[in-house]
Amino acid sequence: MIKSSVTISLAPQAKGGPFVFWGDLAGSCARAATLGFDGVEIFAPSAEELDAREIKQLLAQHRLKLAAMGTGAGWVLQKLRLTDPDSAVRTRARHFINGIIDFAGSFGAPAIIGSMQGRFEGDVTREQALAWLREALEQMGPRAHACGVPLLFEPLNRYETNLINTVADGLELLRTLRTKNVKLLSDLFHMNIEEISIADALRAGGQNVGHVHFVDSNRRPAGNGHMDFSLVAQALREIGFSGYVSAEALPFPDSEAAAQQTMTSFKRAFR
Ligand code: LER
Ligand code: MN
Repeated sequence: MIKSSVTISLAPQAKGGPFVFWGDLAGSCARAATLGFDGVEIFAPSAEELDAREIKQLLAQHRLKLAAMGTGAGWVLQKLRLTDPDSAVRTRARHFINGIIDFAGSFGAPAIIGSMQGRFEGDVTREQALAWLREALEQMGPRAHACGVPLLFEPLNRYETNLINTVADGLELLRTLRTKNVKLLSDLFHMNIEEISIADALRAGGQNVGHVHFVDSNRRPAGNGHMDFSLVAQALREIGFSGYVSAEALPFPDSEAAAQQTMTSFKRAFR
């Protein structure tokens, strides 16, 4: 069965980002549980700044699962990326992501590599950037596997990266990896910009689709734009998807209304 999740940002410095709930982990978990979400996706400033005991207690209290954890704060807050020309920055980027892989993994949840893929520019060719990216994924895929979880890789739209923009790009990247533990994260907002057909792209992704960012065409909560969620739901059912569709959306018009609207749209599409 396809499961619901909602994002919580614990990084106030990421203000303006596409997260439904902001801060107040206890209050956000309570709201997510009351609205009927199966899980929460946490965007943390770093693994070191998280309190595992507190998170474990809140998830148990509210019968929520940790759906996934983002690593984008490594880019947003520290300007780390796996394809930076400076090898010291690439090493720190890996260290940052490894921390999240281990932390999320201890909750049975996968880490997400989105913004941390970086981009190629200046003297760095696309081939060189992809080689660095593959090298990192070959190390991190098995690390996630040791925790019993996949590693999620997210294609992003052209305004955020020039490396992996589509499901087809993502599948080509996965094909060239020895590790088979990397799955794709299909973010409907990015797909709306890059794919010819979102439903056909999800079908092409098939068993390689591991997680979905559930959001409308304008990055507002599902139901506030022109995305046809019935086509998305049909494609996900066809590929036998049983992971999370997780609301990574702007808190429009506010967090509470965004979470409610997401749940209404989730039930309409998937229940
Ligand atoms: C991360 O999940 C994402 O979608 C990127 O656009 C960073 O915000
Ligand atoms: Mn996303």
